[in-house]
Amino acid sequence: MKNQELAKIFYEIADFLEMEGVQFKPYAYRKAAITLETLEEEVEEVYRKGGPKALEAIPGVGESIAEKIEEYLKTGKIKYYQDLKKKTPVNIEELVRVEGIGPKKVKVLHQKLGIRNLKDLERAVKAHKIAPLFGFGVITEKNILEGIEFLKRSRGRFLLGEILPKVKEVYEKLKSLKEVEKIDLAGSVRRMKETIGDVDFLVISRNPSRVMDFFVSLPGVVKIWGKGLTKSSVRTREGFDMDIRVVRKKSYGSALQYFTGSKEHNIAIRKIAMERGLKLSEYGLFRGKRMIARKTEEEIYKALGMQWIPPEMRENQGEIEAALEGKLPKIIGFKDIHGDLHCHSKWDGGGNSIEEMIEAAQKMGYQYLGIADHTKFLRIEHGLDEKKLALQRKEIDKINVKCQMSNCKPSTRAKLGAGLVPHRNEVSGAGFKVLQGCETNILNDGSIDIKDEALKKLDFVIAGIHSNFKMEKTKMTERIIKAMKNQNVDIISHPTGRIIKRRDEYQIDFDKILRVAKETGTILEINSFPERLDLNDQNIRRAKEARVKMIINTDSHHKDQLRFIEFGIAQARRGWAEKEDIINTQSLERLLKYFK
Ligand code: DGT
Ligand code: CA
Ligand code: CA
Repeated sequence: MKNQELAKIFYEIADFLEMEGVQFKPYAYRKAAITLETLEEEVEEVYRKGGPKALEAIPGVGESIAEKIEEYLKTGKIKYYQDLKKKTPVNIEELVRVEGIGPKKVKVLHQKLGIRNLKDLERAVKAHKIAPLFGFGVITEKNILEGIEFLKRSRGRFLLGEILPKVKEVYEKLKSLKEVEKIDLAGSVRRMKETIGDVDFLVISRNPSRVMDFFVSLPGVVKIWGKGLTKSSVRTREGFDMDIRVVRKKSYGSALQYFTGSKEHNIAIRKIAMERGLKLSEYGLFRGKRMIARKTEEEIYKALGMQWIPPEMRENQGEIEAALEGKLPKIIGFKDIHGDLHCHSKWDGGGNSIEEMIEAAQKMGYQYLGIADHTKFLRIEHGLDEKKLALQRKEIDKINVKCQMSNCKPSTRAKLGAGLVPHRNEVSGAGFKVLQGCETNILNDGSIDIKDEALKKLDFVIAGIHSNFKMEKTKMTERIIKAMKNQNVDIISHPTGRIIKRRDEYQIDFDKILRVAKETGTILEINSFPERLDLNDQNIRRAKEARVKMIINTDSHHKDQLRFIEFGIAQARRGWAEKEDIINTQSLERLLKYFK
């Protein structure tokens, strides 16, 4: 997992440089970090095969960054990074995680108050030492305290998107063992929850001792909490824990049901069993001593008189009642998405050209891709103005002509979801269509930062809030409503603005937003980015009930991020969304009808 380690270092270097007021370089390091974080191939492999030149061929990696990667692979250190840390000895990664604190503020806090880490910061906030500092003030101080408390609440949990690649790697390794007869992910990973406490594997094996030996000696295991013949538990280098349980073949279904959870779901299910004079445990469903069901999950749910419930819905939020009545919705599947409409390109500083994004989209099996670069208000994101949008239109038109004539190359197929569903077959280039959109900014008064005449010329328009998150509730609601009423705005991106583990939703009257979305035919986005997943499950259910259409987008700033779609789909499943609720399950022809 050198990719992740390097990404983390490059993010920190970027922060250190920004702290020093260095121009451009922070941007370059951040870009390299994003690329490495999402790169499918291991950077060690890239280097082993092609040396420094191959490193430079990675998008966003220039000569100087390639040298640093090489240095790290050879020595395990980067001197440039060590020097930066020595110069300003602060835990910058920890501090900038606090919402409202950027590298520049870290510098002031360090210089004036000697703050080095989160603990120091918390102490200073509580002693009201922050507010008097130049550029801070009482409101900032209060925001910092809120930020710290928010961080504390989510401590110890990991973003699903952060750990799933590693988890899948372990899954494949275990699966390939000849001693492993069957393996499944259980727990919150199988339920695809947005954050994960620990990872749970369930295995059938006739040789548990061999499986456990293998498990505790996996590369990246830094600590063994316990090792037995039925259960072992380890800590990984990334900081999260993994449990493995070897269970008996004949009661695999009941074990899988039990260890998938959630705990709340299990408690409610067990109550139903009891009401029927039955007893349910991880060993099976019993009437007295007689075993009724245990081999598969399906058997168990059936014996309890209910439909099998998809893991993403097992939160005791009404799914049991629905399953008892045979009325579970048929939730959207991992293969139902036909395209992604929120992708950034090199035009606004994203990692890849439009062509590269298309190639990746075709590998995903998509029929269409929407380019939605940032617009001019976001200067740090190189937002496009009306002129640039017109230029981009020409390029996209040309690409579409080319697309009609070409075919794309075959590739390995990704497996999606904790159920590891293989992705749909890829499509050929012919018939593939690129749409031009943009992700505009909703300004303070609800107006859009691009003129209507320019918006009209686009295939679709996304609008989102990227500034002033702390507006008062009625004002914020009005701000979004005004944007939805714009005749050209089709989609609201990341509608509630939350960043998991970092900041709460902004204050909005969501029912009112839903009403206006319905009236105006505005589509709400389910943003698949692992730290956003916005809308959340509850809001997805509310949108569905209000019959507001949604779209699952990735917000990719790099071609490898198109794979994040699985998190968005999982979130939609957690919110009970059906295919009809999500517009990008539709063919291009039908999709276009949803736009204003
Ligand atoms: P996490 O790890 O915090 O993200 O969430 P889970 O759901 O993976 O929880 P975990 O790893 O503690 O346990 C895995 C599953 O085992 C859990 O979802 C349900 C089951 N389980 C664990 N403890 C209990 C319990 O005390 N009662 C019941 N009914 N089920 C439990
Ligand atoms: Ca767990
Ligand atoms: Ca566990």
